[in-house]
Amino acid sequence: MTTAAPETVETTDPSALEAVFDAAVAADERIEPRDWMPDAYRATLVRQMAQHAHSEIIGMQPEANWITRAPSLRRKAILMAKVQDEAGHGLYLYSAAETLGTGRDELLDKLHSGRQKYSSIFNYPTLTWADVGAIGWLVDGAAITNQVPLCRCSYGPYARAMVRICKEESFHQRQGYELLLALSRGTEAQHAMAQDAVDRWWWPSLMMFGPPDDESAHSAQSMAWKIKRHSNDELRQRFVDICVPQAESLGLTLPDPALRWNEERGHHDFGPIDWDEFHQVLRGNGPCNEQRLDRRRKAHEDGAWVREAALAHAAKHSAPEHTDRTEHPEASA
Ligand code: BYC
Repeated sequence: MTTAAPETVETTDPSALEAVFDAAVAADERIEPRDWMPDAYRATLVRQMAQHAHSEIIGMQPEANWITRAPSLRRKAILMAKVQDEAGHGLYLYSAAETLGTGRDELLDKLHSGRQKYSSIFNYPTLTWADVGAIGWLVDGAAITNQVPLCRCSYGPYARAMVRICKEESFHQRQGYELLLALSRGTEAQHAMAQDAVDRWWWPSLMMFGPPDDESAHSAQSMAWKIKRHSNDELRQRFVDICVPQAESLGLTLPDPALRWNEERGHHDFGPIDWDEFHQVLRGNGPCNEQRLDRRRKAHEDGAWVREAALAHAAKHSAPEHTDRTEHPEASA
């Protein structure tokens, strides 16, 4: 918080502390890790940030599936950089969650045991090269729409992490659009491949924004706390309105016969979302849920020796007998 930080308030009276917290949120000030905050605010942030971090690292899998088969060195280098960025996003977010007193080990354990979620979108398969373009354009596009407002989230470390993430997501979205444009303007078969990918990714992308507002358990409280700045349906509508002209420029269609401009609302109407499919995916019954979690658990096990080595290295370097001389042997030469 920039002013009236609760830690400077000389009281332990919970209602006085809560009043200071409420005033800070109302004044659009940032809540920082050492500030007093309600337990439920902390728990909501940990839940959302953990789910977000897990999505970033699980989200590496569907795209990594195409690294070895990218059609050119240029495309391969771009895709590798993008997948690496997603790993970085996961790390910023796990670090931000740590400021709330929840360690990365604990969060990963909850992911691996199925006690914490990751985004529904990453339970769909990447069947062709065009899926890499569709993910960039639609999935990263949906992510940006959802995440730009999170740069103004009331919790400082999360908001600051989102600034950098959004800049990188913006590059990802453009690479996806450019990839799809190249395919759309290519041969008939390439155009058909791009269209097929958009047909498969469109509806799951709309589901990324979460359940409709009247079924969203957390939205009202998260908006009151200024963690979320817009409702799930508002952001979903914003995304549809952005995508329609972009699809036209791409020369591709969106797979929704009900999609049309509504003059009165000043927005595009769109058809009903299959919420049964969404709930099935959340329950673990999507096309790739099992595969994604198995792969993640195996990657964690495979990385055990790196974590052990890093800890041993850190312990060695913090030991009292460890001197600058051993750290820089050439300095004594
Ligand atoms: N998938 O009350 P609601 C990325 C859950 S990463 C799975 O509306 P909330 C990217 C929700 O957690 C994309 N679960 O919840 C990475 C809750 O369950 P619990 C991830 C979902 O939190 C690599 C329940 O449904 N982005 O973009 O107010 C490459 C009720 O929902 C989903 C973020 O995580 C879903 N789609 O709102 C490319 C952004 N939707 O926890 C791209 C940050 C809802 O009670 N997160 N649920 O068991 C958010 O903005 C919010 O958490 C959401 C949901 C809008 C997602």
